[in-house]
Amino acid sequence: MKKVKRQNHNSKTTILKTDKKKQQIRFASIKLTPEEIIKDYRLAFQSRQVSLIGRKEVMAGKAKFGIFGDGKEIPQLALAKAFRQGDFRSGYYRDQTLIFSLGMHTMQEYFAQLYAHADVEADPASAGRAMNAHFGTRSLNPDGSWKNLMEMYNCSADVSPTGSQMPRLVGLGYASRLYRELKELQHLKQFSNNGNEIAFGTIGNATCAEGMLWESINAIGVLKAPVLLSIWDDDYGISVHNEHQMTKANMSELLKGFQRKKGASASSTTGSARNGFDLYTVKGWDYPSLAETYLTAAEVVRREHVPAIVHVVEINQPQGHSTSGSHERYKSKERLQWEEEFDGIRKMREWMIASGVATTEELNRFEEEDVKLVVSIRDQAWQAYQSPIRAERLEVAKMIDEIAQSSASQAELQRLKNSLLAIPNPLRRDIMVTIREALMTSPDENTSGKQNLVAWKQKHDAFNVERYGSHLYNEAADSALQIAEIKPLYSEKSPTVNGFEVLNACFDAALANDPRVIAFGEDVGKLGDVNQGFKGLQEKYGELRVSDTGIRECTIIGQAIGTAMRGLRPIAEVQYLDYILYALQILSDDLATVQWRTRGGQKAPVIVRTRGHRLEGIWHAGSPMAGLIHLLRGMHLLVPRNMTQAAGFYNTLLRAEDPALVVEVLNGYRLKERVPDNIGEFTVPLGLPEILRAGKDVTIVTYGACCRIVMEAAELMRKTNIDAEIIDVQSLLPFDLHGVIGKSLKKTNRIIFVDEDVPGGTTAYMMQEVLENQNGYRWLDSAPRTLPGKAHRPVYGSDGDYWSKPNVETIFEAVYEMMHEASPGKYPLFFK
Ligand SMILES: Cc1ncc(C[n+]2csc(CCOP(=O)(O)OP(=O)(O)O)c2C)c(N)n1
Ligand SMILES: [Mg+2]
Repeated sequence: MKKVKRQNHNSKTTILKTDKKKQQIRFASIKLTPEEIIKDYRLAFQSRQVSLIGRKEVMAGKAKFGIFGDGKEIPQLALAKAFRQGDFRSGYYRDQTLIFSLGMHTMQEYFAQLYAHADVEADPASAGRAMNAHFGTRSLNPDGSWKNLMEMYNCSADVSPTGSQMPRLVGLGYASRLYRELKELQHLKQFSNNGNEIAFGTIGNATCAEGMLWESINAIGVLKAPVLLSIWDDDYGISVHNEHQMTKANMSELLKGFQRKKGASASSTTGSARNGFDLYTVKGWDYPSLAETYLTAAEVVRREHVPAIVHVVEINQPQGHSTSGSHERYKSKERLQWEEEFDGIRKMREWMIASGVATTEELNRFEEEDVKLVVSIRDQAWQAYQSPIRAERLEVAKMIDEIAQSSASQAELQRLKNSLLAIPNPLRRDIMVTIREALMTSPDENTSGKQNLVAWKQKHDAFNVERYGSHLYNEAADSALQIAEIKPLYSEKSPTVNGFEVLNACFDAALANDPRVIAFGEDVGKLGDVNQGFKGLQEKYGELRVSDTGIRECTIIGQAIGTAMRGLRPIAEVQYLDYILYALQILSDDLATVQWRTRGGQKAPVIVRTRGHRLEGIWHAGSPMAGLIHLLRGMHLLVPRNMTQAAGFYNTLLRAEDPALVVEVLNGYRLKERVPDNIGEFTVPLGLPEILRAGKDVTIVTYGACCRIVMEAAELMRKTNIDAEIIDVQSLLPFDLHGVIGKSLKKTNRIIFVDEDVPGGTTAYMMQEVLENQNGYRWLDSAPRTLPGKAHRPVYGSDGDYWSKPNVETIFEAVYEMMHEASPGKYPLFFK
């Protein structure tokens, strides 16, 4: 294992002069007053107390889990100095000192989240939904409208999977470039001042082993996005040393290839000189060098839009990784001793005394005060968290008491009440469990007291369902579900064109109507996408409105999330549905949860566009819809059968502020469709299936490319006297909000679900929606059926396809069999 480099002096960029008269400590290029330094020190010290006390809260059973920012305090004080209103942070759980320093959250809010205080006033980041140290400021007003982000220090909402802050960082930074370079965005003053905003990223050293870090750095460099990324390098990722994380065990070494050439500015026009990062390596305990590094680095990033990486080394983790374990198990004695000696707070203290900023006595006094301060903040947070729960407990105890007076189970009820009252740190679930047990005693006694308790239970159950479940989807007036339907209008003049040209006209109108709309993806720019939906639009709207990206699905989505969080309306393309798997983690963990994990505090109205279904080949014809419908709850998932329906969905989504994935039908781009006269205006409502063919014998439910095949199969059915009703679901999330399919089943009494997904996948989902949620089981005269694709991937070549996915004949046979089972005489079996 690499020896820890020992060094006892601050670097040479420290104090040049202490000018008592001017009351300024001057470094190589920056000036700080003693007051500011003392304020910083006290904040670092308080933050450390938050970590120490927070850990004890977990150990005492008052919170479930704790992860803290101890050891990372000093660099964050320095970073905070460079952070301006309008800037954004995308970081991880170690950043509490930065957060406190900028007032993004208070220490009381930090403790509230530790306790899982489920109230947005107490924990504005997640309203008790996220683990502790998951930060996020509220970009939205309570009505869902944007705040003025230029009056705030902004923090995009954290997620736990390591590295997931990186893709979003790409977009948060890139937005500044768009705001600076696109004149048509200049009026959006609440999001940007000429693109002067920096996106600050933070990441742990070990997380630098994740692919997302490298994909994101590369994208940031290519996009010349004003990002300043800090790597907090404490040599470990939990127990695993850098030697096992990265080649050469040193990020500064590895990053050298990303460094821009000396003297090259972002505006240089030649080749590789245009690209690159400024790189800095600085010690995490060296306050003056850190302050200078951050102020210098940020200045360049802001002015020149050249990204920078600050690799902060020699930092410690005094309490170990989290409350789940202790670091004495895997760190050597020598290392532990170094961590004590080089603790940032200790070193800053020594430096302040040595440079005359403060005396030992002064610092002792401050520290004494600050320990008390943090203890009292903790107590206030605990009180605020517990008091409503204790009040509810008391209410319920009284109700149980009252029931007990006239109950045969008096003793049992008293016992239940007393055990509830004896719980030292009661939870709402304790109260509910007690209520349920109390209601089970003497079930035949139906007193008014019991009725009151049932009413209380129902009311509070509803509160809690809302408390934990609200905002999975946009609940504001700009929800996609609120967008009124505008039918497509056709006239004699409406041209018949290739499907892709319908989309092309739709996107043209979208880009013309709203300067916030930007589109990007692989081959989207110059080529206008591989199927020409954006053909000619880069020429018309410029390289920043319609742009090419590298082959990097995950950060294409990150680029979209970040730009959407800063008020833009990205249409992000993933070239084929099969490759959405590369972006699925970030779609699922980040995009789909943005509104829910912040309880409506943030949004990212991203439109993801892709194409799929019905082609040949293991990785070019998949329709992994089941994976998507289950992992993307929180997004809309739309599967238009043709390009007109797709255009209508895009128009709906562009009028709303919700994230959505639209899967276009890959083999539909060359099929002929008519362009509606109101191509830029008409909308297709979400959650409304369309009946493509009315019939009375059987309901066939399908979507996407299967619609055409089922319609063809219906012709065969007609020839054998089967009158099928065919329904295009169109919108898998949300699913049939008005029970159209249930009503059809009520009429036909038979139902079959057809798609190209795996068995038990989306067909099973649709069946559950109709039979259970719409109570469709009541109307069944035949066993309900599903006809999905095979469990294996679809084979390349037409024969392989024929035995991989439902086709006209297998659909016909499945339906015919259902009819045969019901009326064997009328429908004799002729193919088996
Ligand atoms: C994708 C993913 N893998 C694993 C984990 C579990 N985990 C949480 S933190 C962590 C170590 C991170 O180390 P580092 O990036 O150095 O940050 P540090 O905690 O040391 O500041 C691991 C493995 C996770 N949260 N997400
Ligand atoms: Mg680490």
